[in-house]
Parts: sequence; structure tokens; C-alpha cells
Amino acid sequence: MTQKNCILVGVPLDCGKARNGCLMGPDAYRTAGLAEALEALGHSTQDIGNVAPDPVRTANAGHLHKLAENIGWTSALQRTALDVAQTGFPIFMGGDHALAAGTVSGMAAHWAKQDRPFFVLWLDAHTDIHTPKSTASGNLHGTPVGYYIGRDGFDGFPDLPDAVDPKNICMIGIRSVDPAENAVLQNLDIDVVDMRRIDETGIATPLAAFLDRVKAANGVLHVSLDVDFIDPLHAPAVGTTVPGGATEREAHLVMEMLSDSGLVQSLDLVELNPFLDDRGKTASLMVDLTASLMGRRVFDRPTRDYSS
Ligand code: HAR
Ligand code: MN
Ligand code: MN
Ligand code: MN
Repeated sequence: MTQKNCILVGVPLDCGKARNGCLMGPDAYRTAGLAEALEALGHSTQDIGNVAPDPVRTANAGHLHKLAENIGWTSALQRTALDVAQTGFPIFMGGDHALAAGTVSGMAAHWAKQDRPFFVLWLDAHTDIHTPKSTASGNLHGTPVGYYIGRDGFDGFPDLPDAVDPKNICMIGIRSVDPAENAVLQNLDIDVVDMRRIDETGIATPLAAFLDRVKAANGVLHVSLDVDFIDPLHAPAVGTTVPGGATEREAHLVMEMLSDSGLVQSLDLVELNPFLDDRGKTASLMVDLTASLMGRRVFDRPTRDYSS
């Protein structure tokens, strides 16, 4: 992979759900040696420290958990993404998945200005496509996709500069979908690759098909990696474990194929809760997966063509 200017952005956002601990995520990545791993691969790396949310006061949050704080993070991260995308390859060290409302919408706005089609790969057990109106739990980490594709119901949130086209989204690893999410997905062209499809075809086939589409469109790709994409056996440090997830090798293969593609321009690392970790193994795995994405290889080999 060509050398990048990696910009590490700490996002200690912990307001997308009730269970606390994701605020320690950025420091866990620092402790696990994320910057050092990137530098060892030849990338220049700059850690700009932690972002803070904009101050927001919102009355009447109803059953929504920390609505004002979520809004303040969304505006701050949208600005931050637009800013750092100009000088390098942003790696947003979360923080729970509510951060993607800001990071993805900010990256979408950046690439819209360059007239480049923008694509999102969502690696997650969950589809996170609720709105503040449809969520039953009130946990806004279940809503970022709803925000950045422009669904109604995000009252008080910053206006969406450029909505992501659902056709440009691929979700892989899915195995926990609420009925209201299922209903909206029926009417959208998001490519939802659930665990069954991975069992049937292997994980490389649907990913290769998506990467072909990005390439054919001369697009750029943002990757949003939720810890719970991976099976809790390998990645226990997450509040919302769902059994039956990607294996360690499946996760690495995804990252290696993404690296081969050269299409990825930004990355979210989300939902790591170091308070729940087992001697840092989840944080270390997330660092290793990032290294695979950024070019680490066991053996160099010619790029394989997975298309049929
Ligand atoms: N769909 C459920 C809800 O809305 C669970 C959402 C959990 N989301 C995450 N991130 N852990 O993917 O409450
Ligand atoms: Mn909290
Ligand atoms: Mn998620
Ligand atoms: Mn999830």
C-alpha cells in the first residue's frame, strides 16, 4: 500500500448507550500501540489528541439517552472529519458507534466537494439504521446509519450536508436486526451481508463484489469497524456481544482485501470498551486488524481476483 499520512483522532464518546467504558477506547488504542504499528509499516502518523463535543442544550429528550451530548458530538465530529480529511487518512479511535453520525457525514461532505462517489463498508453485528423516533432502546449508537442516509426524525441534529446513497453502503457481519430496522431495509438498496451469507459463500465473495462496484464508480471508501463484527470469543471487550460473529481470520481477510483494493480513505474503530477486555486482547486485535488494512502482510503475494 502506498504510504499514508495517518491522522489519529481520539473520540471518547460514550453517550450512545447506557453502559459506560467506551470513553477509554482512544487510550486503549494508544496503549496497544496503534501509532507504532502504523509507523512500522512506513506510514507517517500524527495523533491529534481527543476531540470534545460541542456544548448543546436540548430539552425533552424523552426516552433518548443523552440526546444533547450526541448532538454535540455529531456537529463537532462532522467539522473534525472535514478538517482532517484535507491533510491525511483519518482513523477515528472511538468511542461508541454514535460517533459515525459525525465521522461518516463529515467524510461524505469532504468527498462530495471533490466530486468523488462516496461508499461505506459497515462491519457490524448490527445495522444501526434506527432514527430517534424508531429506536425502542433509546440508545443512539443504534442510529448513525439512519442519520447519514438522511432519514427523518433527527430533530435538533445538525443539517446533513451530503446524504450517503444507500446503494453505496455494504454491511457485513449482520446478525442482530430489530423489526423496525428490518422494515426500512426492505425498501432500501443497502447490500446487507448477514452471517448466513458469509457461511454460504465465504466472506471474500460479497466483499469482492462490493469493491468491484466502488472501483467501477471511481469511488472512495470509508470503513466503519464495530468490535462486535468479530465473534465475542476473540473480541470480548464490547457491551453488545452477539455470538456467531466473524472469526479472527475472516476479519483479517476483510482487512487484507481492503488493503489490496487501495480504495479505503478513512476508518472508524468503534465500540471498544476496555473495561470489559481480557488483558487487552480486544484492543490488540483491533490494532492488528488496522495494521492489516494498512498493509501488514504475513507473505506478499499477487493480488487475487475473487470475481466470478
Ligand atoms: N438495535 C439495538 C438498539 O437499537 C442494538 C443496537 C446496538 N448497536 C451497537 N452498535 N452495538 O452496532 O438498541
Ligand atoms: Mn454512557
Ligand atoms: Mn455498530
Ligand atoms: Mn454493533
